[in-house]
Amino acid sequence: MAIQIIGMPLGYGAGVQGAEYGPGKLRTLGLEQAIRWMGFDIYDTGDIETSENGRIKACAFDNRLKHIDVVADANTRLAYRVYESISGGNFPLILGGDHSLGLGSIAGLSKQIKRLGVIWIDAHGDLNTESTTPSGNIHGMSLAASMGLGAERLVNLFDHRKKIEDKNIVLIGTRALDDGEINLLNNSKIKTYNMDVIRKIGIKSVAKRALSYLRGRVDGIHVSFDIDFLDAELVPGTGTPVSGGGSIEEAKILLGAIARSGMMVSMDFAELDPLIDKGDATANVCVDLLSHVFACIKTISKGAAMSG
Ligand SMILES: [Mn+2]
Repeated sequence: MAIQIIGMPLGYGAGVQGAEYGPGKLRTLGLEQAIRWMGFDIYDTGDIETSENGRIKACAFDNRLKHIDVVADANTRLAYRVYESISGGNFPLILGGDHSLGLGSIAGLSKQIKRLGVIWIDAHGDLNTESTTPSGNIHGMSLAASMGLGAERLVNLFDHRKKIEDKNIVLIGTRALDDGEINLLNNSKIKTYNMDVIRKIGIKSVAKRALSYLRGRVDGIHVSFDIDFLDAELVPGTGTPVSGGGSIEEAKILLGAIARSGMMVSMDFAELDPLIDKGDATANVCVDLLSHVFACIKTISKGAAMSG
């Protein structure tokens, strides 16, 4: 297995500028080298083309689906790149970029992995559609669209099919859901562990329950991590921070358990906005968390090597 870094420098899904500088910042801080030193084969295949190419000015601005042209086009390219990566036996690591990138990564992965499991770690649900969205920002619709709900262009992105089954989704860390999202959740089979549940039973139990729920049910787990899972105090460099979130230690316990499960096949890392970061405080947290994930994956590959 080789790790393939795929940059998704897109901020249009968040409706504001900033997240497009996320992949570049993580590269500058030496993410690739940090992972390579652990003994992984890792290569950076660069960024997905996300420019407007002048098109956006020519099309009407849709207030319920802001910047849909550039978001859909970039995510279609991301889907293709992720599909190539996973079907070539690699571990795609998608660096964002706003969380609309979940659309592209899940579209690409689910073409190769029929029963794809998704663990969506986020303060938000990203379960809006163009009819429920309060903001019109597509980064709040990526999970719903991957389930086949919402705008046709997002639902049928990359290919014409529903990408994931609601029963194969686990949502962890939510504490800021819109009314439409609560409604959708109540009418779905998504397994949810919100912040209240995490406070009640502990992150370790949440990780354990989520993994035993997905084991046997899916053929691989994609982790879609939005850094606003972490408490607002810890992540000044993200666009929609929410208080009452997880600690860095809790994020490491959760991600570490998933990484050691042997079921993790790919990862999104979304919503770092270097423009509003305090120094590189948030960006450094990102590198720390990602290093932890791959250090944990390394422990299982070492174990496999010894027993083989
Ligand atoms: Mn999100």
